Formats: sequence, structure tokens, C-alpha cells
Amino acid sequence: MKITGKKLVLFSGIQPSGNLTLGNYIGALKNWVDLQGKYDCLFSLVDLHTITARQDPKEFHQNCYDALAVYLAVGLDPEKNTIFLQSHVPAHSQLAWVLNCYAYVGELNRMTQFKDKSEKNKDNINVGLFTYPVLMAADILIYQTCLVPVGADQKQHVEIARDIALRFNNLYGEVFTVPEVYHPPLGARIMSLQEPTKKMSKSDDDSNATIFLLDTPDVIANKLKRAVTDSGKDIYFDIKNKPGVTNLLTILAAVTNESVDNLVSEMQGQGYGKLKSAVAERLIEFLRPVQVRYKELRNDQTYLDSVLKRCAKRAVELSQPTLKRVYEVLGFVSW
Ligand code: AQP
Repeated sequence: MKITGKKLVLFSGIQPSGNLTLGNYIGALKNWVDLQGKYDCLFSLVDLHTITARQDPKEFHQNCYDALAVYLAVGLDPEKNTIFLQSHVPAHSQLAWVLNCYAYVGELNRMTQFKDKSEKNKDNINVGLFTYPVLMAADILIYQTCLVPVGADQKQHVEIARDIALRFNNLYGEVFTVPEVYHPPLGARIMSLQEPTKKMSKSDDDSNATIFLLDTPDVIANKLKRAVTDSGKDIYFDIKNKPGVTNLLTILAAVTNESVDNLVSEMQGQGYGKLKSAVAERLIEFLRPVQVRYKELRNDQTYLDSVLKRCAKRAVELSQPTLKRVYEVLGFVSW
């Protein structure tokens, strides 16, 4: 693994809580691919976060490998980036405990994701779900991260990581780098195909709401055919008045790397049906090589394990100086 050690650190992660979605790709993975090489990147599969919702152990185990193979299939290079499972690096949990003592119940109560997820899982509003942002702060701060590329739904969590870092630094000196959030210029919030005012999500009960990166071409075409659009028939970008059409244009722009303005002029007067089939066609075309690569990688368990092992070793090494410093400034006795 060739990393100079001079570049600024970038950290981000996705929960292996099911098949990864087009939202995960456009809001996160696509930008990671674009930013790799410019930063010293750590891309985690945040499996500890995943157990805040009940998982079937066998499925969860497989989901971790599936998500790893997706990371690699979309173009993240494991020779240049540290791609690892969060649970392989104990310092995330160790720092999270410390930071729990510097985060306030009042600020965690304001997290909209906690409110949304509690609403969705009324029978399992566990403490882990509540303190999720503190573990996420530890994920980020343990590596002295400068940049955190995430979708819009994670903005609040990066802000709390910044607040905790500043609070800790004010008490003990410059222990943590204060991270900046990075949102993609377009596609920070890909919407459900069935309710375009709601985020596209892995765990949506309506299977037509979400496009998964491993969906077959037929499934993708069908989901797009059924996508909810807006009143009228003009095609233009307007989140408030045309949320369905705007979502489709955003997806099209992200997978073609064309500007929304060009796409709008191209599609003008063609009607919603044509827009949906254009999105389906270009998305299927975009995903075809990703899916082929995914299958090859997923069948090579030895290779996937070797990536995890090598990268975990590096992440463990990188995590140690911050943990040591935190323990020192707090007065813990070393051994
Ligand atoms: N719809 C989306 N649009 C843009 N970005 C998105 N992300 C997720 N959905 C969208 C971004 O992907 C990264 C990882 O998210 P995650 O899967 O770890 O967590 P999540 O946001 O809780 O995703 P889900 O799909 O809603 O998970 P479930 O259904 O399991 O609860 C983040 O950068 C996120 O912004």
C-alpha cells in the first residue's frame, strides 16, 4: 500500500445493513472514487453502527462482504486507500466511550436521524441508536480526519463531531483535527422513487422505492417505469414543485456526468415516459460493468479477506497515536 503520509486524511463509511443503494452510490461512493488519490482515504464498512437495528447474524456477515465487493467494484482502490471493517479497529469503540462523556443528552436529542429511526423501529429504540453520532464522531476523530464526504442526511452528525472535537480541544489543547463536511454538488439526497420527498433508503418497506446497485436490468427498468412523477408534463429542475422529475434528472446527471442544464434541454418536450426510460437505459449501462466486476470480486473470498486483513492492520496503526494522546491528556495511567 503506497500512501505518502503527507496527504490530508479523509474518512467516510457506509453501514453494511443490506444491499447498497443508488443513494449510497451518488451521495457517497461516487465522491469517494473522485476524491481518492487527493487525500489519505479511510473507507470503512461501519458494522458496529449496523447493529443499532437488529440483524440476522448470517445475513449481516454476508452483507459485510457484499458491501466490500461493491466498494471495490465501483472503483475504490485497496492499494491506495484503507478499506476496512470498523469492528476490526478497537480504538473506534474505545474513543467512543471517552467521547460519550463529552457529548450531551440534549444535543443527541436534537438528531433528526435518531427521531426518524426511532419512529421506524418503535420496538427497538436502543441506547446504541441514541449514541450513534458519538461513535461516528469517534470514527472520524480517531484518524485526525480533515474531510468527511457524506450525503445530506449525515450533515448533523458531522456537525456534532466538530462540536465534540472543539469542546475537547478547548479543555485539553489541540488533540483533535476539526473535520469539514463535504457534500456532492449534486445528489446529496437521492429520493425514494415512490415518495420523492423522502430519502431513498436501504430499508424502505416498498421495494419499488429504492434502486439497489445489484438490481438486474429488468428490475431497474420496472422500478423506473413505476417511479412517481409530478403534475404537468414539463421537464425541469425544481426540488419544491417537481420533486419526482428533479430526482430523475439528478440520477441521470450523476450516472452520465452530464450537466442538468444539458439534460433538461435534451429532454425538453419528450414527456415523463421518455425521461424514465432514458434514466433506466443510462443507469443500466452504467451499472453493467460494476455488476460484472462485483461478481468476480465476490467469488474471490481469499482476496476480500486479504484486503480486510491488510487494511485493518494499517487502520489499527493509524488509530493508536490519537487514542494514546486522549488517554494521556485525561490522566489515565499507561501500562
Ligand atoms: N438517499 C441518499 N442520497 C444521498 N446519500 C445517501 N446516503 C444514504 N442514502 C442516501 C449516504 O450514504 C452514506 C452511508 O449511509 P448509510 O447507508 O450508512 O446510512 P443511512 O443514511 O442510514 O442509509 P439508509 O439507506 O437509510 O440505511 P438504513 O435503511 O439501513 O437505515 C452516507 O454518507 C449517507 O449520507
